[in-house]
Amino acid sequence: MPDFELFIGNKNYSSWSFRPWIALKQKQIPFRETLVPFDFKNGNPDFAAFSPSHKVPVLKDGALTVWDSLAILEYVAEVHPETGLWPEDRSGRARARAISAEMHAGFAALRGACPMNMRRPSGKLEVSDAVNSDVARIVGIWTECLDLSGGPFLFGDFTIADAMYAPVVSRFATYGLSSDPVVERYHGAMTGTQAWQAWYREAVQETWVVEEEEV
Ligand SMILES: N[C@@H](CCC(=O)N[C@@H](CS)C(=O)NCC(=O)O)C(=O)O
Repeated sequence: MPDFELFIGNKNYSSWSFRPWIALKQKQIPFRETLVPFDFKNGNPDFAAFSPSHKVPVLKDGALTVWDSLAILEYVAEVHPETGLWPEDRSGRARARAISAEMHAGFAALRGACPMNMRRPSGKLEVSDAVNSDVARIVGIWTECLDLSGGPFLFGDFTIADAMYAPVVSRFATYGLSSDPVVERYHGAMTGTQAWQAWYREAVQETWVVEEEEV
């Protein structure tokens, strides 16, 4: 019997924490949540107690510790194959893994300039060419996936690929990064889930302010 405990950071800011959290909730997989707020001034000393990398998220399952968002999602998909966290067909799975890995390893310009900040009022931000090129690539990925699958999620049903791009959906809306109808449609699908709404409700009520993440 799995006994999942997910350690996360502040819901308003912690984009990496949001990824496994929304997948677990969306698939109704039981877990206990432990939120440990950021303490950047002191180098997040509390993270050391549960996280080998001193970062969040971390998943504990009994004696096992899994850190890093994508590794956590892979582990949950193996423990719960019945939830369809990866697409059923092999080529879909390969593409979902490719775009998830691309998100996990890339889009540094976008991530650096436009931190996830759910309670920030939406407003267009002037961004660099590097950010615009990340945005164009992501819109290209979403367009291709949604055209092929028919939506509402990237591979039809909600998968790890959607979890990996969830914080980007939030950033696009917060900073007004694209007016492409595909982005609007995908934003509607993602923000329409109960899982998204549950995270968002709590994120916007948080009062911690992390100056580095306020642009
Ligand atoms: N590659 C890691 C990145 C984790 C990460 O950078 N987490 C941030 C919070 S969103 C963190 O813990 N930052 C604290 C620090 O860097 O001290 C993952 O995918 O989980």
